Amino acid sequence: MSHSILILHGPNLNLLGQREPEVYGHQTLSDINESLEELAGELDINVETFQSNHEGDLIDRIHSAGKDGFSGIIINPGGLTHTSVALRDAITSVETPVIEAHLSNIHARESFRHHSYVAGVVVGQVCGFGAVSYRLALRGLLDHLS
Ligand code: CA2
Repeated sequence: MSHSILILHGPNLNLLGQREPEVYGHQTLSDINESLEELAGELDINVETFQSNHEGDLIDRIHSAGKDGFSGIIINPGGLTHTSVALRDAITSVETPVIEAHLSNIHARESFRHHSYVAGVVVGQVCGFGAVSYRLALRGLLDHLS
């Protein structure tokens, strides 16, 4: 069966490639999305990407993912990773499996980034591989679904 996967990017990730390249790399969000669409073609699946700077918009997409036909979600919640009980509750409220992805290794950075509110309710977390984190997350999600 061919899967449709929803890829959610949280606050400020629209700025990728424009600032802090030493932390987040030189790739823009469009570059990352294009690479994921290319990988999806190779894997014979479909991906849809969505970025928002608004917590509620991300929560709405998580709630409707099942009825929108997605079999899984990859999310980089950005800074909401470290603050949002609401995002965690949204993930808990759906049956759609979710994988957490981060560009940077959040465990090797400032201590406030070491805790993720969503880590305990996702299938798994991938971090520290730059844009490759998303590609690994996609392969891991497909393996989980198979
Ligand atoms: O490493 C990641 O992917 C993060 O989720 C990125 C978040 C950060 O708050 C998390 O701790 C780890 C930041 C989102 C992007 O922020 C930018 C800020 C300036 C320029 C480009 C991106």
